[in-house]
Amino acid sequence: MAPLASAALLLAASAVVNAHFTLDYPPTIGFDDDKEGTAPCGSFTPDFSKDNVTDFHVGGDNVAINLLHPQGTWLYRATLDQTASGNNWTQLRPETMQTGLGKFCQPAIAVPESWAGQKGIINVIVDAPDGVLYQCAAVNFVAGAATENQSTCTNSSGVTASFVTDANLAPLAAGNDSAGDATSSGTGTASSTPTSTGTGSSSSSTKNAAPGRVGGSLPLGNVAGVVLAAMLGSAYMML
Ligand SMILES: *[C@@H]1O[C@H](CO)[C@@H](O)[C@H](O)[C@H]1NC(C)=O
Ligand SMILES: *[C@@H]1O[C@H](CO)[C@@H](O)[C@H](O)[C@H]1NC(C)=O
Ligand SMILES: *[C@@H]1O[C@H](CO)[C@@H](O)[C@H](O)[C@H]1NC(C)=O
Ligand SMILES: *[C@@H]1O[C@H](CO)[C@@H](O)[C@H](O)[C@H]1NC(C)=O
Ligand SMILES: *[C@@H]1O[C@H](CO)[C@@H](O)[C@H](O)[C@H]1NC(C)=O
Ligand SMILES: [Cu+2]
Repeated sequence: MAPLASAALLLAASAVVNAHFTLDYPPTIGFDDDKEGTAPCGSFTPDFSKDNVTDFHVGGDNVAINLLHPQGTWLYRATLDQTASGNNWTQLRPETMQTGLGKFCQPAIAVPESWAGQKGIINVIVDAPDGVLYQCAAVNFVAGAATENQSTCTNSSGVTASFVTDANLAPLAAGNDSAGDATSSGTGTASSTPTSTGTGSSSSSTKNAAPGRVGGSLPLGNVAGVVLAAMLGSAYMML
């Protein structure tokens, strides 16, 4: 049992380091797995002269993400400040907990209508079991709503969602990362509390049998423990 346990611990450690999330649409201004915890854009600084600046419909457009954790809580924000450093973020949607690994797309994220014709930043943040992680997209806000979905706008099977309140995201949701304690991400704690309203049923998922799904039914206070439990669980099943 001892060799198995230490192998599982090693695997758990590398899984935590290597698995975060990607912003698949609008295209990210940059992704560095090791620095994804650096606010507000995962260590990247927007540069509208070089970035892939995508049209984003103010009346509702796709935001597609791929979560490489069994669970995480999303915060969607935007700003007209093209440097992303002005601490003037607008929250776009209630905090949303995803349960189940994989793709998660909101097809109709809206921003204030008056933003049409201006450039800005879409900011996607997740409170994941290993900390708070960030990505940004540089966009050109355009009038109207998206008339088609991107091919990347899909949900992985078994993924469910519900609206929550999340203590780690609350200061970021308030829109000013300089005020209070917003940028000290809570490593290792996920304190999301489900509320009654949801975008779908949150507790009846059965399809995703990946080991990581264990996280969906446990408190995520100790991610290594959860991953370890999952790995020991699957190792146990192989015996
Ligand atoms: C910009 O992003 C769009 C949408 O993801 C993609 O189709 C296009 O290839 C990207 N362009 C460049 C230059 O990366
Ligand atoms: C914050 O952004 C809003 C648009 O959402 C803008 O009207 C306002 O002037 C900005 N405030 C500051 C201090 O930049
Ligand atoms: C995008 O996909 C969603 C979910 O399947 C659907 O409800 C919506 O109508 C689609 N939007 C467009 C513009 O086709
Ligand atoms: C993905 O799931 C969420 C939550 O149930 C839902 O709001 C959204 O429309 C789904 N996306 C697609 C592309 O079906
Ligand atoms: C954000 O908070 C800091 C510190 O309280 C304050 O100095 C700054 O003016 C605030 N920025 C905005 C845009 O409200
Ligand atoms: Cu991660």
